[in-house]
Amino acid sequence: MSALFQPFKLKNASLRNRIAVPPMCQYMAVDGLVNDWHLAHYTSMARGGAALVIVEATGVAPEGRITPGCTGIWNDDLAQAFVPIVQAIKSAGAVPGIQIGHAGRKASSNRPWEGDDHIAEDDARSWQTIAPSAIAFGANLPRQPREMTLDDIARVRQEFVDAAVRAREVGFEWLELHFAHGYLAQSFFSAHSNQRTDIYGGSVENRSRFLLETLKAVREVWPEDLPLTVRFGVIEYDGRDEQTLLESIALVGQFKAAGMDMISVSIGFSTPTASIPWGPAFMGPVSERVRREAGVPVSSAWGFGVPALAEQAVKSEQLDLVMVGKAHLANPHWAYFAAKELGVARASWTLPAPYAHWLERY
Ligand code: FNR
Ligand code: 536
Repeated sequence: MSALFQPFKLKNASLRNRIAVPPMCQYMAVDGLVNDWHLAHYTSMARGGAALVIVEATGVAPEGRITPGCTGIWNDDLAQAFVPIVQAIKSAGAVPGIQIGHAGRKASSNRPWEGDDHIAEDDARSWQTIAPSAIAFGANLPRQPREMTLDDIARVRQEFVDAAVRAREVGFEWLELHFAHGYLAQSFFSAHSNQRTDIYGGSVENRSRFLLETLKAVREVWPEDLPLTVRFGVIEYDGRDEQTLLESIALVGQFKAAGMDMISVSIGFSTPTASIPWGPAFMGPVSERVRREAGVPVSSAWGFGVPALAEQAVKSEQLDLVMVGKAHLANPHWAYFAAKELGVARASWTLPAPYAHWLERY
């Protein structure tokens, strides 16, 4: 009996198995607006059998986009354009989710295949970035952000709230807050990027404040019966890992108390000098610790795209949900082939009926 193909229920979201497509930026939007590419892409992700498809990091404000090609949800017209995508994901039997975020000091960047660096400041397509402190990330992202005022902090928190309301209005049934990967929220938490001397910086309590306040404000508008999750970098691999992990796990516990339903365990990416131990399923043990010590349902990604590894992560109770990213780009029917490889009875029923009906016939 496969653990990966057991159903999973979180609030009113019923997942057909433990496989999720994590948010993956497509960099194909124009002025934040999704188009035919996004519809084709997300439809194919959903029809392959994964239980949950989370739409890419979507900006809560124009200056919160990573690149000019990133999707946005800062007004109603942008939100409405997601309706066909939501409907397509649902029609294929998956739960439609979206990740909302603000890129902070990593915003105003070129698309990965066009440099993956900051857009030159004298280029009209660039914009002023904001962050807790006026400290650049460095390496490929040298642009110095403007230190946020208290008004900026209140405004961005409200932008997350407004984005959450719009996401619900257009039918998303799962909301993820992007608090990871060195973007704005993560950069409040990390001392690498937060050197503030007011109530938003200094102690771990203060560095956690923006994240907790934003989560609480969003929880008030996001329906109680639908999942609200947080993607958070619990570790930096910068040599201070045990302390960061302990602080992170304590914060995850506070997220839970504030109404978060599941944590997506990831990496901080707050400093270019980290040494990340890339490898198959390498976040499994870290995720297991978060799951056990914070007592929350956990998902994670990074190298789980081999069916046996995904199966093992659920079976050994490291993860409740397995995020399979790049392997889905290569093969949108990853879940179907995983079911076959794991010997799941009637594996074809991972797929929608118009495909499934034929695959075990002549
Ligand atoms: C990503 N990732 C990512 N993560 C996130 O939280 N929000 C996002 O929008 C994106 N965008 C993105 C784009 C692309 C093209 C890739 C490849 C990755 C990270 C992604 O969700 C996932 O964590 C990693 O890809 C690792 O999982 P895999 O690919 O090893 O299964
Ligand atoms: C994963 N990425 C995460 C993104 C977009 C770009 C790629 C996101 O969260 N929006 C990644 C980050 C850093 C290093 C390797 C991979």
